[in-house]
Amino acid sequence: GPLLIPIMGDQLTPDIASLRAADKARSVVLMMEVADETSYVRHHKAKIAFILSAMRHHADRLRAMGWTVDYVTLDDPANSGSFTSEVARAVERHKPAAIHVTEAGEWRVQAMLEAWETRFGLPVVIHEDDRFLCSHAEFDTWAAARKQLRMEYFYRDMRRKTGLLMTAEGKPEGGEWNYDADNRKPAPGRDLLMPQPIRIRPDAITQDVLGIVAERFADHIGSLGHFHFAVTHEDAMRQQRRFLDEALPRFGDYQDAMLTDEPFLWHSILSPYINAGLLDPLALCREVEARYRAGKVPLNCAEGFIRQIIGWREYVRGIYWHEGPDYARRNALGATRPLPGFYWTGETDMHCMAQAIGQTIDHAYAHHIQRLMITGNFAMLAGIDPHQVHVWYLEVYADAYEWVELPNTIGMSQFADGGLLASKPYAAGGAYINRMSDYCGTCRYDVKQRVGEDACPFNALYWDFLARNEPLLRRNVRLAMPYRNWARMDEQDRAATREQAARFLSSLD
Ligand code: FAD
Ligand code: DLZ
Ligand code: SF4
Repeated sequence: GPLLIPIMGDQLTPDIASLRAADKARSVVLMMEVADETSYVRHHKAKIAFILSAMRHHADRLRAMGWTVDYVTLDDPANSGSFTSEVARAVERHKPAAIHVTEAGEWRVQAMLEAWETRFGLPVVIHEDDRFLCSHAEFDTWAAARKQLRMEYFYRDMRRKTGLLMTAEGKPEGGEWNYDADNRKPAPGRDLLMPQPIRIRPDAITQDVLGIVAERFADHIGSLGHFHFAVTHEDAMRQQRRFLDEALPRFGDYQDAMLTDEPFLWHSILSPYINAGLLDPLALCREVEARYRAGKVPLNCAEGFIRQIIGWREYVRGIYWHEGPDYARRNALGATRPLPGFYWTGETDMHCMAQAIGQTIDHAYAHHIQRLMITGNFAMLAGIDPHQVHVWYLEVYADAYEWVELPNTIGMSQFADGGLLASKPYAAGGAYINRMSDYCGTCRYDVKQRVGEDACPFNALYWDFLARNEPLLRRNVRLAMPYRNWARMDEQDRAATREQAARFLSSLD
């Protein structure tokens, strides 16, 4: 029999390990749209549409390359709804001699692949996913040698490994490893020349998928009306070039900035393509380096971008697999409040939250600082159950897969792993948001007030968060200053602040 090669929705790379090792003439590629994957969490409609359309286009691309592709659509009446049951049906159809597959992107699916050999009585070869720079074994070796798993040191190793932005003498370009100090500029004024991602017009395949999704997932969050994603490698490359030409030269400067009704700013909007396999992260980084060497982009922008990909992206994946599936259940701060309903509607008077959630509903996208310092910060300050926060992030973003979403949420954003990933909680009051955005100017709340009817909720919540978690956080040196300030506040102010927070929190329930 032939070789059966299942390709999952985030494996849309023509030379992925399982295909590279195979002979086109003697293999059947199996692609499956299955209910389990569309519904294991209630994904945003645009996320489902993006993945299914990209899968359908990828099947065509593989066929054009000479592969035989067996493609099971979601509305096929015989569709049995899960990877394992669909592989079972394909085993009946094709009577393969063996199954070759590339390792899965998450524990849940990896467990399925590992059960196939016994279940089907066939040899199952699981290939390492070498689209990542750092293998599981390599990360484990790195981690074993360290007391603290800080991204910065991991990143330096990845710079050395790739040679990206390194001098001939093996030193970091420009003398420093990290130019983040130059990357904290507040939002500039609105500018009509601000770059925008290309809006790709849905072709016939995408339109079919949009129709299926609108009907079948009508009760999932999100709008389809703004669907603008690329769904092919070629269009993803157009988005990549657009980013390199127009946005990269100021990417670093405004990386942390936020502006009303400007969801994209100088960000790349490439994560859905990179994570699904339509773009090659290392090739993208080499392009970024080439732009720097050609004098087209400043070092802080090139370095900042490359760090996100070979640093953060690889590092969070390493943490995900290193920590194991129970990482999803960490709750170091013991937070238990349910996620407020406005996370699904954007209907709140907090302008910053309404903006971040509103564009998430429209575009299945928010940039990093919105995820971290608006919706994430709010959830942590309000003591929301981190598992519910995790499920929300996994649902609402087009780029969300558990391996990347989980450490960002549980570790970086909610401090629910107790400081394994982040050296301090990313907690901030209104002043930070006011400095980095133009949101507060048109908000119903007053960012300068801590107590009273009009006070910005982030302010009292920030102090209440510190006070509430003092036994756990007091010894963190990076919080010494805020704890000193809290202790210096007079007794009555402290009590009023905590009452203000309590009133606000009870209004959420
Ligand atoms: P840019 O700002 O242009 O950054 C360039 C690239 O760097 C991104 O495309 C991405 O591939 C990579 N990158 C940047 N930051 C990170 C990071 N912290 N971790 C991993 N890769 C990074 N990213 C996801 O890809 N999927 C997720 O599910 C996801 N969930 C997140 C949840 C929370 C709570 C937070 C705080 C961050 C999350 N991120 C996630 C990281 C980051 O917010 C997104 O990668 C980024 O916003 C994607 O937009 P962009 O392509 O315009 O990024
Ligand atoms: C996210 C997703 C969705 C919504 N649908 C499918 C699908 O129908 N078929 C498929 O192969 N993959 C899908 N995916 C992506 C998978 O969930 C992802 O590949 C696994 O989580 C492994 O990381
Ligand atoms: Fe957000 Fe507070 Fe500013 Fe309003 S005042 S936008 S709630 S930070």
